[in-house]
Amino acid sequence: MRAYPYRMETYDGAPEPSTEPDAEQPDAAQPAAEEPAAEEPSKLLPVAELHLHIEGTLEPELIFALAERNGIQLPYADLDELRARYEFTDLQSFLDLYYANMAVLQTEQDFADMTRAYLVRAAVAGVRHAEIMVDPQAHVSRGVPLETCVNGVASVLANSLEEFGISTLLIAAFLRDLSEESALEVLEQLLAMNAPIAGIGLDSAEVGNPPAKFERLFARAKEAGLRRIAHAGEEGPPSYIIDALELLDVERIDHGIRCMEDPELVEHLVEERVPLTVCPLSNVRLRTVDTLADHPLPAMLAAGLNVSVNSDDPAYFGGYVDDNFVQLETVLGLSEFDRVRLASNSIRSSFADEDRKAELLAELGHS
Ligand code: ES4
Ligand code: ZN
Repeated sequence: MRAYPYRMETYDGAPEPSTEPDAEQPDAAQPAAEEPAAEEPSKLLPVAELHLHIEGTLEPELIFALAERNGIQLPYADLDELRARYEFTDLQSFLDLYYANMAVLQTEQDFADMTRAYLVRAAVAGVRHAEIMVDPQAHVSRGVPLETCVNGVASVLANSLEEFGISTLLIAAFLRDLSEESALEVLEQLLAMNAPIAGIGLDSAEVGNPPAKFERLFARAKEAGLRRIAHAGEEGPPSYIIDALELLDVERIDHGIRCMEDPELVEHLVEERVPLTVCPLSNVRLRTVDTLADHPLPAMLAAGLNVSVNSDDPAYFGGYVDDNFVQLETVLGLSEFDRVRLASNSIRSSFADEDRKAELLAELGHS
């Protein structure tokens, strides 16, 4: 376990990768000069992370450090007490803790520190392009100005390529358990302040909050020239995936694993090459699948679906993108061929410009 407390002021720590315990720097892909590992770890592939909630990267240590800096009393005595809460029974049980922990995010610096910690860790994981969701309503609703949240995250993303070798885009995600009016209001504010967002997403409690509830929001986003994605088919039925595509005109589906219950839908998704941003460790921790061994990813690949592997809320679900790949390889025997396909899918399905995609595909050996 890491030492606590961190030195604070500006937090620049990041959780250590479980697979490379000595790696501290973003360029840790370099093989260690001495003491080669007994078993050669699989090559770190360049990937695009397409499904990542920045608030879901708040590690327990950073939660405590920010609480101390902001004079916030947490309802947990120590790290172990907080970690004991990371046993989820479903999506809502996770969301309750995820929103509660956001209370420590108060200043622009807090949002910047959280973002920087993610990029440090993502670089170690092989992430070379990241499309990062932020939940503005979760902050505005507790009195944090929209500018504080957006500017804090965006200030770090602005230099991510130079500092970490990761190109980034910001996506404003809207909470589907709130009203469409609330979402429209925040979207108009984001547009008015010229927020550096590439697109919008739709997240939070899925069941009972179908895509049809947000038709006007997505139409407005499209009119404003924004890219569009939505969570669908995580806990919700396959019909939510169909509706997200038809009613919201989304370009990617976040999760989408329940498409496997509808062969006709699978056929359509394969034909249209609709990207599905799958998050295996998330699905296990939220009990969407029983174990990783039961995960539909191999069947999705075999069906020819355009799937990628992503970390969702890595601080809560037991790992970053590299951890997801390592466990898929260990538990499901995912082949090198499939790992390269998943990496290639992630790059091709991103909203990066064509030059950046070509650059990353060339690195992957897929130009
Ligand atoms: C989320 Cl895993 C998941 N599903 C839906 N909404 C979310 N927000 C953050 N993580
Ligand atoms: Zn998600």
